[in-house]
Formats: sequence, C-alpha cells, structure tokens
Amino acid sequence: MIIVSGVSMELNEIADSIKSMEIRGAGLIARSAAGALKQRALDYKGQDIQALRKQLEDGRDILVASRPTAISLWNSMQATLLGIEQAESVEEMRDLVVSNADRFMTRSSRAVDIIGEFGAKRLRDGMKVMTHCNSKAALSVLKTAHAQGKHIEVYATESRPWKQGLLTVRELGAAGIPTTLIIDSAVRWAMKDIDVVFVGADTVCSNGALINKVGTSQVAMAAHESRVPVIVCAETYKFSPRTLTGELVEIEERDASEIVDPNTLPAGVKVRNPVFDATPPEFIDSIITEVGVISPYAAYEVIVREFGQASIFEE
Ligand code: RUB
Repeated sequence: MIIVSGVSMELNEIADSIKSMEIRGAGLIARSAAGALKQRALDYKGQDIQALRKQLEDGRDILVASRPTAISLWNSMQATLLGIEQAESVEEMRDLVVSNADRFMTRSSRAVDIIGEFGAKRLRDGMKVMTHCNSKAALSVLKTAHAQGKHIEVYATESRPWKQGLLTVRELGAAGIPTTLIIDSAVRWAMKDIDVVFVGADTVCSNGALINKVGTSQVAMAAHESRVPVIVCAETYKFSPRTLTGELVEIEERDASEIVDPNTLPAGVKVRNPVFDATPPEFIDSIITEVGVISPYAAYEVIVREFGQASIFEE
C-alpha cells in the first residue's frame, strides 16, 4: 500500500487512478508509479529472486500502460528498476528498488522547486503570463515569482474537456496571484496583452518538439504570431531517450464521452478526443530544466547527458 493524497493504494489501484486521471500531470504520475513499484518490492515476502523480479517487471508494465504519452512514466520505471538484474539476493534487489525509487521521487520534487527558481528570474513586475492546463512545474515558476514579491498577473486557459484550468486558477487564486480564466478559444484574443507563456511538458523529443496538453501548440502559435516568448518547464525525466531512435510519441486519445454524450448526436457523427499535441521547436523560446535553461534544439544533448549514449541502443 502507498499513500497518494491521503489515500492508501495498491499498484493496480494506482495504475487505475492514473488511467482515470485521479492522479494526473506528468510529474505526479511518475512519482506515484515509482512509489507503487517501491511498495511492491517491500510487500514481497518470498525468497525467490526471479519471482520478485517478475513481480516488479509486471508492475512496471501495468503502470507504463496506464497512460501512453508522458515519457516521465517510462523514465521513472527505468530509474526505479535500474540495476536489478545485477542483484544477487531478494534483499539486495528490494533495497536497490527502494533506494532508486526514493532517489527518483526526491530528485523529481526538488527539480520542480529548482525550475521555479530559474523560471522566476524571467518574470518582472507588471508582467502578464499565460499558462495552459495545469502543470506543477509551470505553477512553481509563477508561485516562486509571486513569493519573491513580483507583481504578476496570470491568464489561465480552461483546458477542455477535463478543465484542468480550474485547478490552476484555484491554486493561483489561493496563493494570492491575480488570475483570469479564459476559454481555450479565447487564447488569440488574450495574447495581445500577454508578455510571456509558461507551460509544462509531458514529453520533450530529441528534436526539441514539446508534447503537452492538447491546445499547447495553438497557444504557442498564437504567441509566436505576437512575438510572445513561450517557455517550457520540463524536468529532465520528461525528455525522451526513445525519440533518439526515431520512435514517435503516441498521442493518447480518450473516450468521446469526455466531450459529449454521443447518444445526443445524430447517427454517424464522430467525436475524437486527442488529449495531447506536438509543438514544434521553432515556437519555443527556451526549456527550463533543473540542470539549466536550454534552447529546444539542445534537447538531444540533455537526453545523452541524462540517459547516456547507451539509451540509443536500449529497447
Ligand atoms: C497535464 C499536462 C501538464 C503536464 C506537465 O495533462 O499536460 O502540462 O503533464 O505537468 P493531464 P507537471 O491533465 O492530462 O495529465 O508539470 O505537473 O508534470
């Protein structure tokens, strides 16, 4: 059992909660999955090292399958199981998984704070910021700048169909930041007053493209048209070693009923519900990571530095 938001959960329940979006946001799903795998290691009471390894790998597969787009989930599983094939006893394997998971969770939470500090330097008194959806990393920047006494104002998109923008305005409003909610289609209308856009990331590809909540590319296009810089807040485990070998990122499509009750539509009308999209690097000013602020075109270097050249040859 692990505790997520005060509720204790088994690995399968965590995977189900990720699937149903009770646990959401690329960083939180990665940390929750690492915690779930750690707990599976702790719960194993047998003495068969191969059986433990199988339980861990099965658990990893269940968690990774829960949402397909965010590479953070896959990277967290890789980090948590790093080196288990070398373990010579159940105890050694268990200790390794526990320390790997703890390191990942600590490093990942710390990264959000560091990104907040780096990003706040890009904000000055009087700036109007736009954000899309609900990103802990992007909000860390806005809340850090506000805590430093900078008077910023935020325009937040609603983010249909799940309306994660309501989470954003509640959080920013509670922090005392002047915040305005707009519908997604009002982005271009609002852009004329905006100084900078801050968004989060589900995946950063080796060519510098950003995969984030659907609509991010429209926000970025409108910003590009108005010469407004778009800044991406992405911990290094949001960078995808899998894209180095040409793998494309799967864009999750969720059930149409999240948008509209299909029974209310005439027969034959289709509804599609893609929940992420790709923003090309030419619309991105910079990416703030916990190891520094980079151009999107430096994504390849970050991937090689963080995951090693060997990641190219891993399956
Ligand atoms: C959330 C979303 C966020 C990123 C980054 O989508 O697109 O911008 O996941 O979030 P969903 P964070 O609601 O479908 O998970 O910075 O919190 O990791």
